Amino acid sequence: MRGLSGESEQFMSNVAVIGVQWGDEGKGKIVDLFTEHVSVVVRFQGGNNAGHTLVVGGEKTVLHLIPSGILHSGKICVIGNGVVVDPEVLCREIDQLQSKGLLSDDRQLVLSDGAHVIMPWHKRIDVLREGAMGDAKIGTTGRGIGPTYEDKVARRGVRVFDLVRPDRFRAAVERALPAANEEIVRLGGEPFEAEQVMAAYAKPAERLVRYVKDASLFVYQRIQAGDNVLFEGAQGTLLDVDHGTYPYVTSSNTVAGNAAVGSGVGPSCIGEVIGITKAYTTRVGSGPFPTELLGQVGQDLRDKGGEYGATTGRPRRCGWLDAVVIRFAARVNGLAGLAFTKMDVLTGMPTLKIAVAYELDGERVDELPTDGESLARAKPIYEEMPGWTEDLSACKRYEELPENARRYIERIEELGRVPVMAVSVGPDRAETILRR
Ligand code: 2SA
Ligand code: GDP
Ligand code: MG
Repeated sequence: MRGLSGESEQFMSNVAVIGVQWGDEGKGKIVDLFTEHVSVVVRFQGGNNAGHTLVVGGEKTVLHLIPSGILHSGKICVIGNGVVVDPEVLCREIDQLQSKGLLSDDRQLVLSDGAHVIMPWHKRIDVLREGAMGDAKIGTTGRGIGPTYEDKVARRGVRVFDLVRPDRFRAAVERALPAANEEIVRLGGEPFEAEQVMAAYAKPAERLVRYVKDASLFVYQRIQAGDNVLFEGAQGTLLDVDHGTYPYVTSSNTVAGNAAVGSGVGPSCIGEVIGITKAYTTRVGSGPFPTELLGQVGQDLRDKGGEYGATTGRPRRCGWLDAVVIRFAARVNGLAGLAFTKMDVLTGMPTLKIAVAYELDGERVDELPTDGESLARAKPIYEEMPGWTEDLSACKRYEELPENARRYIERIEELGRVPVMAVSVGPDRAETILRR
């Protein structure tokens, strides 16, 4: 394996960056950091349910749709076919970046013509359904993500290809609207009229057409030309619709395998997969979370780690690090290495716990149970490790970390069976230690 640090030519080629846990591991920060070594950054799934936070020189940028490479001038950011796109949100994000003097060259953004469009009815259905589910709700972000993927699979979705051609757009809206309105009325909501929708989407469509391309061909040609591409995951492995804690998941495949499908390149184009994990665990929304801390320790992690949703502002549930989850993510994503984030948040905790296995119905299990009900009954088997009190934010080399911090990281390498290649000790791009 080539190293992460040093000159661009030593950087791994065509890396996919994937969340190991339930999202918000700090993928945005790591993608921003790695972008220095690549020419193209591609988002391949999810939509503006994602919130990816970048901090550079103390200035914070939160991105929801545009890949986290956009702060680097001259790098191209691609929204792949596997992403679901809310045109209005994308226009707002472009405005926000342009007001900071970024994205001044239109060629820096590519929007796949095959990406599906989040329509107003998707958002209404998402919110109405969650309301109707009461305590059984998924805890979605309410951005219309699930209903948009449903229409995609039902073969009545509206694609960017349609959005930017008024005649096709009308036909696509008329094809999709009856089923959507039927569902909205069933849920007690107000149906939509085609004309009203057409009018609302006309301006964003006009604005976005300049970015629209066959993104699959674009990425392929860049790889053929020898450019390095980074595939940016959103959410995390345990929110994957196939491999996560179903049904408490998002509606896309978040695992590395989908980096190829959602960008339109073959699997052989993906070089290596790096998993991002927090030094503890968080989750937003409902569903099983074996190491969750419901008392003061959990609250302390939330306060110190600023654990509030980057999209909805919801408080994130917090808990101890779970090595069973890391082992699982290493397997289903084929991880070559880990970036370990938010180590600084653990400073000052006298004792740290790591779940090494679970007890399920009186038996020890070392691998993640595949059904959510079993996971909900699983009790973590913890190993305790001593904490540290030193401030980590100034550490630039691995050897500068306190011994107990290094022991914690090295124990995770053993338990997760995957090497830690980077350690993040603060939100800023500069607060990162790369290991050779
Ligand atoms: P959805 O909206 O259909 O994708 O929700 C389904 C589940 O997926 C979870 N989900 C997330 N979990 C963590 N972070 C996400 N992004 C935001 C952030 C979350 C926020 O960066 O903080 O602001 O609330 C994200 N997006 C989706 C969601 O909580 C449901 O459990
Ligand atoms: P993402 O969805 O995986 O990109 O992560 P989010 O941006 O939703 O959440 C991660 C949060 O942690 C953001 O507020 C980041 O600025 C912050 N962050 C990332 N790495 C570190 C770190 O090492 N230390 C601290 N204190 N904050 C971090
Ligand atoms: Mg996030």
